[in-house]
Amino acid sequence: MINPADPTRITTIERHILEEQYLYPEATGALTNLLYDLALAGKIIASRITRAGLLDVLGRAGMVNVQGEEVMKLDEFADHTIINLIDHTGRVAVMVSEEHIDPISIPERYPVGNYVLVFDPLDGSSNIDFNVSIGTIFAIYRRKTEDGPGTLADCLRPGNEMVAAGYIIYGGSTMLVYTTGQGVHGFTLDPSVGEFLLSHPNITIPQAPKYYSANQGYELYWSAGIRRYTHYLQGSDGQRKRLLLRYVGSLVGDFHRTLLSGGVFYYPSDSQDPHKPHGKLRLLYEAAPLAFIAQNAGGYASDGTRGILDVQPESLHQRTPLFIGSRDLVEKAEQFIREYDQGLPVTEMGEN
Ligand code: AFP
Repeated sequence: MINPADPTRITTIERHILEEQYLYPEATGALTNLLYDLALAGKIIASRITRAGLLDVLGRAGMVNVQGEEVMKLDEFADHTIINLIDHTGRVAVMVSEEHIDPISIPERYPVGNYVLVFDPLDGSSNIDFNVSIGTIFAIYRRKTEDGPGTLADCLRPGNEMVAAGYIIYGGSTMLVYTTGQGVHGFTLDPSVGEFLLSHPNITIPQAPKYYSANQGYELYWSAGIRRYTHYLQGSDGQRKRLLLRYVGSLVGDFHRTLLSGGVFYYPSDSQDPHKPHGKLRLLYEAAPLAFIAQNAGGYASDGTRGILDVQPESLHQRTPLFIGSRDLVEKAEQFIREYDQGLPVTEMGEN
């Protein structure tokens, strides 16, 4: 954000993160530097995405990732960029990436640190070929084990133990949005100076929601509760003013819009694939980081029955249903699920 009275007084992301660190005199600076490493990774990935067509990196790399999906070249690039920028810094004990089946250890020649980084290097990769917004999602935890290499137990943590989370959206412009629990702040990359500048301080989800966001192509496979909830959002059951539908199919894009405009994004369980009874999205590095951001912006995220931040992950790549955005709309989804999918009496639903 540039001060018109003095355009030299700009808040860069480095300054912003440092000023948050100064609130904690005991802080070592490791978290500050880790966040700044991620901002640098975002700039490198953004620059590569912008030149993707020229560099001929669009298209599939011919490999299959741990989820059984085809890996695209940009996914690999983003994954390697983040790991290579961070593994030698002595700031993290272990990392988790969507692209790796196991936790990523720190090479023995480098020091281990006190933090755990989980990330989805490039989410929404099926949109890459169509020039649609994609993003990087990350969350940071303090390690649980005392010392030595980080372990699986350091990684399998409920979101309510998170110390920071954020995402970088590669769209019309590149933005980084993060929180350390002190508000949610958005920075826009100014390509002319090559730095993220504060553009959206203290983001809160607007009170009046505008959009709902879900892939209604799956409606046939949704439960009765989810179908009725959707009708509620559309205003067709007469209970509320209708919301408009927006769906990108890129979680970061759909969440970013929901954060700024109010509303709800949901990717529920469906009956389409018996091998994926919990929807498509991953708990650890997709749902939980965005849930932490939503909560710090006055919103809420749920798996339909409980807060996402309360879910203890059992495996690194676990999937979860996700309802996220304006608190009242997410709670409403929980009510519809309780009433129509779990058969609880209406008296347990509270006010409708
Ligand atoms: P891709 O990485 O395969 O594009 O998946 C993106 C994603 O994980 C998430 O970003 C979207 O919200 C969701 O999948 C979209 O899934 P549908 O295509 O089933 O709607």
